[in-house]
Amino acid sequence: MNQPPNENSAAIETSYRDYLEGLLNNDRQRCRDSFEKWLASDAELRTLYEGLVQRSLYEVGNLWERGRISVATEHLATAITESLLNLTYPRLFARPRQGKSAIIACVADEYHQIGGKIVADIFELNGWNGYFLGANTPVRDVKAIIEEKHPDVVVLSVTLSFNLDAVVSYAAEIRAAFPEIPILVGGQAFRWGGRERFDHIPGVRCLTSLGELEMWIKNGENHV
Ligand code: B12
Repeated sequence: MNQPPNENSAAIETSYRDYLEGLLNNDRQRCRDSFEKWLASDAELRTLYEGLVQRSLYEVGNLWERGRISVATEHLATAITESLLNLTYPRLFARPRQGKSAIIACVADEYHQIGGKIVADIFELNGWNGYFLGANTPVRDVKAIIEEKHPDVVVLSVTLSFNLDAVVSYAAEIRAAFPEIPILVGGQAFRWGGRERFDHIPGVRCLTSLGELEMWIKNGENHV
């Protein structure tokens, strides 16, 4: 059996391999065992999100793109991962509440929502309320809930590069309606560039990793 992961990179690698094998074999129980070992270890949750969840799904995507696994296996891998993410909840809500909140959304026609959910969970982990609206949310509905909740920040998560136009337009529209609320944008789409497209919209920052996000949560607008 593999070791629980800690700072030991060999154990982390073994655990990742085990989880990936579980995903590729549609074996939810194996994935669950591996996931729970990470949770029981002293590794930070961020390493579980990036080192296990993100890394394994990127590999699933590569295999699917090369025709090495079926669409059904890719969908099952996604479903297994989404179900296991909620196992982090006891750790997420253990921190003292900060009285702050974030609204996290994906733009219209963006159906990749796992990254956005993880971002919402990072806010919870840091004592904020993370209101996660999920995939494919029309801008009028994002604005309606901002009006209702008065969040401290709005986050737009984007995976598909061809959705960047929509993110620019959402950011501009939200900013025009709520000029005092900062907006963060991020996600896989920026692997292929695009940060500069937000330069002209005041109050919008593009962050590329969960580490940067945690720095922003801790330091707010003073984050450099
Ligand atoms: C699962 C999946 C789907 C599922 C999504 C279901 C769901 N519930 O989310 C479904 C089946 C819907 C799907 C559909 C499609 N998909 Co898809 N999908 C994937 C897959 C395999 C995994 C996505 C995922 O969850 N990744 C894991 C998460 C954790 O990673 P992440 O999103 O990057 O998030 C991390 C960071 O980016 C960060 N982050 C995210 N947001 C933010 C925001 C801020 C502020 C910060 C700081 C950080 C941050 O946080 C996370 C940290 O772990 C990827 C492969 C891949 N490389 O990701 C392909 C992939 C994204 N899909 C792809 C494609 C092409 C499609 C389709 C067009 C396929 C088709 N022909 O229909 C459609 C498009 C649908 C649409 N309009 O959105 C391509 C995109 C290529 C590109 N250049 O844009 C990929 C890369 C596959 C590939 N290798 O080709 N897909």
